[in-house]
Amino acid sequence: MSNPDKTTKPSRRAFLAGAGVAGAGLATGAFAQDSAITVQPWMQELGDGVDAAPYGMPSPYEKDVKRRTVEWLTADNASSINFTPLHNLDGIITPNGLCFERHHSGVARVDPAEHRLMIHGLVDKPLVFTMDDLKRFPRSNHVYFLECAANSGMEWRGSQLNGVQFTHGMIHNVMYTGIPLRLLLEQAGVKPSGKWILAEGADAAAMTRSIPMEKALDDCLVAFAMNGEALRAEQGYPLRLVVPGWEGNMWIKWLRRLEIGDEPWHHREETSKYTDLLADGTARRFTWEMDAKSVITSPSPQAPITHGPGRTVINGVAWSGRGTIPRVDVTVDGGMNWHEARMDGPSLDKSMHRFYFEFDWDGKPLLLQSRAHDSTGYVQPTKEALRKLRGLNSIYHNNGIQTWSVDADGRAENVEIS
Ligand SMILES: Nc1nc2c(c(=O)[nH]1)N[C@H]1C(S)=C(S)[C@@H](COP(=O)(O)O)O[C@H]1N2
Ligand SMILES: [Mo]
Repeated sequence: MSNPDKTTKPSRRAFLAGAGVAGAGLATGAFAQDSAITVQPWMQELGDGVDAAPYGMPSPYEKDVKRRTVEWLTADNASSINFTPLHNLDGIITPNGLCFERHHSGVARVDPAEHRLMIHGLVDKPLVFTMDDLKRFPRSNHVYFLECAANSGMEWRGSQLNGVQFTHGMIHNVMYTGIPLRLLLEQAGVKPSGKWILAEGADAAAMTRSIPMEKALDDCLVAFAMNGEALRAEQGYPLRLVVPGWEGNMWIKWLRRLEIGDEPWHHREETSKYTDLLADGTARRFTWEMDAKSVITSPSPQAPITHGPGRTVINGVAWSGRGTIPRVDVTVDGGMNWHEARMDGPSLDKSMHRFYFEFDWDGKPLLLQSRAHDSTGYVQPTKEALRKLRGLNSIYHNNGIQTWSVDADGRAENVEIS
């Protein structure tokens, strides 16, 4: 549509600048040249009434925002993984339907009326709780990230998967409602010799992990809700263990049994799996805490720059199993110059944090990296530094700095630089 008064009417650019919104190089279309500024079909008819979708779903235009698996990673979907689409998300909360899934024997279909939580072993009084019993305990709300220890594991020997969803998407961050595990243990009365807890799931895998008593008494939750509603079946409905800051494997879903013992059980998931084979042939075990990590979620291979040179927003997330993230640094030139990113949104203990870095892109190729600092003073290492320490055999706990190379057309690729 042409504008007869083009020379006299204020442009949208001038309007935004006048309102103090535009930065240098912010590109917007001229006010009247955008043919979408018209009376659209959706203004000419009534929309759906209430209750068209009693449980709301995203707009159909958002259909590409979804979890994705990588077919060749596992032999069967029942013992597999899919990934959170980090490149599509903002803020710090992962929507329930987009939380990555990791199951060892598929999603258990648990009837909450028939579900029980048992506490036994080195206790004064063995107990069995129904879901109704549990909901009579004082409850607590906390936002925590859950990261699988294998997140970025495929990247250990070099850049492999082309998308932040696949390199970093074994993480989600939700608000849990649950009962402090300490309260349930107090009810049962742990004997002085009770130093460890075996947590077991009600899925066909009967997933089991040993958890030290100090952690259980500190901040573990027996959660029944996420982001305000009941847990999703995929996330362990009706009950899951929340082990803040520690590797996802310990967060037993469909939680049915807590046995108190005096030493760890050395089950499969804490011996042959979730153990790191070091260069000298020895094994590093019980590496529970997740080290500080960050990644730029856009631009990234699945989220190229499509607007050309000028004002560009770098968007990313950071987290630490040991506290908060007071600072993230960003570089656009492969580490020659680092800039402090802008942290935005809530800064919560053992939760995901959001950072942004706004800059004027000159249209030349970029090498993007982010580097997290956590509240203990720990700084996210390079992948090279990690390999020097741990050799080439590791899979788990890869928190190395990620590099995206962006070409002049704005396309991004997973690369490594040294
Ligand atoms: N009962 C049970 N709990 C489980 C698992 C499982 O297969 N069964 N997988 C574990 C692993 S390896 C991870 S990383 C997290 C994944 O949690 P999510 O599916 O909510 O993302 O759950 C853990 N808890
Ligand atoms: Mo995991």
